[in-house]
Amino acid sequence: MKRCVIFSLAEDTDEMKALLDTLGVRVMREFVQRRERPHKASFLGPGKIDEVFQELEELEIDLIVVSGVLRPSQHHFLEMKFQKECVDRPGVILRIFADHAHTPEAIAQVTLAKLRYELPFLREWIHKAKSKNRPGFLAGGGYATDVYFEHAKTHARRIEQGLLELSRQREITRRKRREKGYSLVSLAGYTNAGKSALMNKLCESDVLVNDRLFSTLSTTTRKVKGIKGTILMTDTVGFIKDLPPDLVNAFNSTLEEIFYADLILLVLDASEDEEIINQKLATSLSVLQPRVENRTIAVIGNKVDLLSQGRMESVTAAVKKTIGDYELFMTSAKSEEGLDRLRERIAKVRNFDCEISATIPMTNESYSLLSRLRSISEVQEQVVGKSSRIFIRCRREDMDRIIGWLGTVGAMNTTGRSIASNGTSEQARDSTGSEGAPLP
Ligand SMILES: Nc1nc2c(ncn2[C@@H]2O[C@H](COP(=O)(O)OP(=O)(O)OP(=O)(O)O)[C@@H](O)[C@H]2O)c(=O)[nH]1
Ligand SMILES: [Mg+2]
Repeated sequence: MKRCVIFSLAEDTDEMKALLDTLGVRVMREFVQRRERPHKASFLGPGKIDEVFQELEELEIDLIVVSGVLRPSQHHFLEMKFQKECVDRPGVILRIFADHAHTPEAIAQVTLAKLRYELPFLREWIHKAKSKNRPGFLAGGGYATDVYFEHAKTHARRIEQGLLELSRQREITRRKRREKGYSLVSLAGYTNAGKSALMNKLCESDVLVNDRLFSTLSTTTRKVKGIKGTILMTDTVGFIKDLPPDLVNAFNSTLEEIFYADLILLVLDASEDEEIINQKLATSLSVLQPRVENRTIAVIGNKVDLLSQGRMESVTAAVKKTIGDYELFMTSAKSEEGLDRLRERIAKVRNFDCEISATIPMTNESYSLLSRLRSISEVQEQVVGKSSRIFIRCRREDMDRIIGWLGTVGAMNTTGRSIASNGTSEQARDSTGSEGAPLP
């Protein structure tokens, strides 16, 4: 196990420690210097650097972790001064992503983010022309660094093109799903909030749930169970504060799966301190809001099994204050509390605002049509002698094609109508001239 020390400008290093725990790095000491801003040349101030230097002589460590974002010149200074590999917060996050990336797409995305992240540091080393002194990776002289720099740029461009193609393919898949009448719901939110655990409960799926950060990097889409019609749910990568912009951009094709859903479930861990909840909520909203346009966001306060009644009330009140008009659902993926209410909300994305009734003969063709209809609409059936009377609730855009399909299996007395959200009929459309019964 690698050992490190942390340099920080704030007392609260909990999240950095959780990141390092996920990465499998042991923290030997923390050096905190409260400052408004990092020192321009050395991150910590020169006095503190000298003090740390003395102390590090006694301590065996493999790397220095900076709980912040380093400029290339600061990075260069710290590595030269301490002769140790030095990693900042984006660097730590990138290493976790690299460890957890298993699908070809995730590997390509992480590689691209890593290349983009490293380029400014490489430029600095070339500029200083002292790379032969560099400890850790990429040591080996100015010439090698130069060659690596050029190679990295070409490599990054090639990956970018591959990812663009993947993004296009994802768009096609999304379009096909919509054409089939499927609705899409995505899970978004801070890492470790319980997105995958919720997905497993709602979809009876088996995706990885783990107490470490960024367990999920690639995207999984499954059908939501217990709801009529096909609603697909997508679980994907979580957010974190100060996510390196290179990483956000590299993961664009994955993040698009969140942004383009009909309903976005923004999950938070309701068992944390209210201040932390609000910070994480703000981070998640800052990623989502600029990209989601007019899509609906509902906030999910998860892990309520860990809350007392009193805490539940105060957390609910605090979250409501932050989220304004967004709906809030308090749930537990563990005890399943609140999941029925959440399912009811998810079911509403289907937006079934039309109803069709028809009488169909009980033939094999009718049965295969019925099973197709059940994937895009809500179907109820009453057997009347040798025929079936069916009542269908569907989306307005599917009404004509459903009536067409019913015609091909010999349906009689087919009636279609739009209904307002309160269930009253807005306009009737009778394809056979006879009045259809309202849905039971
Ligand atoms: N007590 C309790 N623990 C939960 C609940 N939901 C999830 N957890 C735990 O929280 C941890 C994180 O859960 P995940 O579902 O992996 O979280 P995630 O949001 O998918 O996290 P990443 O994929 O890493 O972004 C796991 O240890 C889960 O067992 C819950 O409702 N109650
Ligand atoms: Mg997950």
